[in-house]
Amino acid sequence: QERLSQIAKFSTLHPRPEGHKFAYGTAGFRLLGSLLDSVVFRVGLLAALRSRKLDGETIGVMITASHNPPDDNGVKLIDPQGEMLEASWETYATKLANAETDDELTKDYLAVAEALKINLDSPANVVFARDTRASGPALVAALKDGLQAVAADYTDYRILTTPQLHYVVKCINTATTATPYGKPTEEGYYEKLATAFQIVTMGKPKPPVITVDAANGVGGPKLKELARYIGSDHIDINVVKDEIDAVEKLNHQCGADFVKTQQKLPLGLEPASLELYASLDGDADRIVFYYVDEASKFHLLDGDKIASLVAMFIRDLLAVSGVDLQVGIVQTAYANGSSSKYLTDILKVPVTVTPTGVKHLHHAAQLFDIGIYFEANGHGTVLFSNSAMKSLESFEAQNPGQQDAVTTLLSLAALINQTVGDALSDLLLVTAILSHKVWGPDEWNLAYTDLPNRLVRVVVKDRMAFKTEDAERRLVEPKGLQAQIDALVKKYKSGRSFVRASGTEDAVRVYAEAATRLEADELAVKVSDLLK
Ligand code: 16G
Ligand code: ZN
Repeated sequence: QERLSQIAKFSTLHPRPEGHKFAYGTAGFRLLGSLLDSVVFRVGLLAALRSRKLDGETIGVMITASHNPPDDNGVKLIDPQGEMLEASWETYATKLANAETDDELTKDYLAVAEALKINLDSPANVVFARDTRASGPALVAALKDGLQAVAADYTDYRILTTPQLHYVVKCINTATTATPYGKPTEEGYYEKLATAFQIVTMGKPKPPVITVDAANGVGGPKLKELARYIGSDHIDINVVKDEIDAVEKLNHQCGADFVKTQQKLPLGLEPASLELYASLDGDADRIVFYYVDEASKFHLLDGDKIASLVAMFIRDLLAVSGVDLQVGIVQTAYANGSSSKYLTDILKVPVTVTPTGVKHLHHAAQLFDIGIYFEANGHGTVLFSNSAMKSLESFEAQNPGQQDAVTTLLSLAALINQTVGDALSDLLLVTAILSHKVWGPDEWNLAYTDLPNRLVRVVVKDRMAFKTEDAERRLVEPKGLQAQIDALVKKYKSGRSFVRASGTEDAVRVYAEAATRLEADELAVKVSDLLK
């Protein structure tokens, strides 16, 4: 009883703003930082509940709004193995966030505990971190109040990238198991990745020099630190757009989301022809690469290109090693048609398509021995199943070639962040492969040619009226609309288009691709017009 009064007492310090309906969506809670105080406080309560439900396993709380503008912020929970919060808990998060009064909050909190048979006297462990946004420190204070209100133990990891916190969570929860994931510290992260990179690229030429636009976010300083651990004997990484103190510059006309959606260079970047460039997003869980050719033409190497490069490399390594493992790819409807065709017809690896959002891709990738998933926007990773790891570890090579391939595969598993898409880890993965192939960006880009495509954001009266099937590739509702889209698409060579409600904004998105730039643009406009 006394303890419950603590919740109400602390909650009065974090009043809920009136007239706002909060929802835990694909990216957790995300909105203006100034509106998030009560939400983050309550996420503290929920994180403790989640940990208590799981016998005191450590839960992560990340405060970030990724690629959103500087004034936004957000918060999301990380489950014990470094995965996204289990979907069934999203409704509890939404419930607590929307409780109208301090008493209602206490009541809702108790109701969740009761429904899930959670022992409120058991231990709760939470770790958290934030990105570089100005609203971060105050939100961290709100989170601490939430954790204190319910007597949870916590550790503040201060400023980290989102994937670094996912890594830390997994390390903590696997520390006493047969397969510890690593040292649960920022240094442990750098050491693990740096060592793996050095082994994967041993005896190979240095990868091409890479210039990285860090979106003026947390990825800048962290990437520089990582590069320091690896050493300039092994890789040359040149970080630009790393002004984290100029908070208003975060994601502004730079960063992975800008480059991918605008299909152009970050503002002010003057690229040398045929050199390799990359852009991170604001919390460094996405990366896209690009270059300009001799004719100054811009070429984007997005998530689909990364997936294709990685699939080719892993498939070839497996073939050389003689280890029998099934590689599979997971994509979303946004995957460029040319990439899907290349993966299926040329590489002959199975492709699964899921709805947008990491949780869907991640789970589908877990069904393969080695599951590669990337969203076209540059979020993705590679998952090695436990049995795949065992097969690789116990494999008895018949010759040095096989041994080399198996060693490389095992080091790749260490280099790749197995918890979530990680821009820094993906950057090392891609450059390691380019080093093996002795490729520059233009050779990488040769595998297939993207179909021109266009993404349009359309504001509609009610985006919830848009219901899809077939992994968001077809509309079921509003009735009749899909038939109209089909009729349009039919008129375009290599035409494809779909419409889906955004999970993060109050709008619907229209994607279109076709044989030429003009036709892709035209198809996107015509489909958008159907929605008005
Ligand atoms: C979220 C997702 C991202 C997805 C994006 C789509 C996670 C961690 N992030 O940022 O994977 O691409 O939403 O946004 O799941 P949309 O629904 O607004 O198009
Ligand atoms: Zn992000």
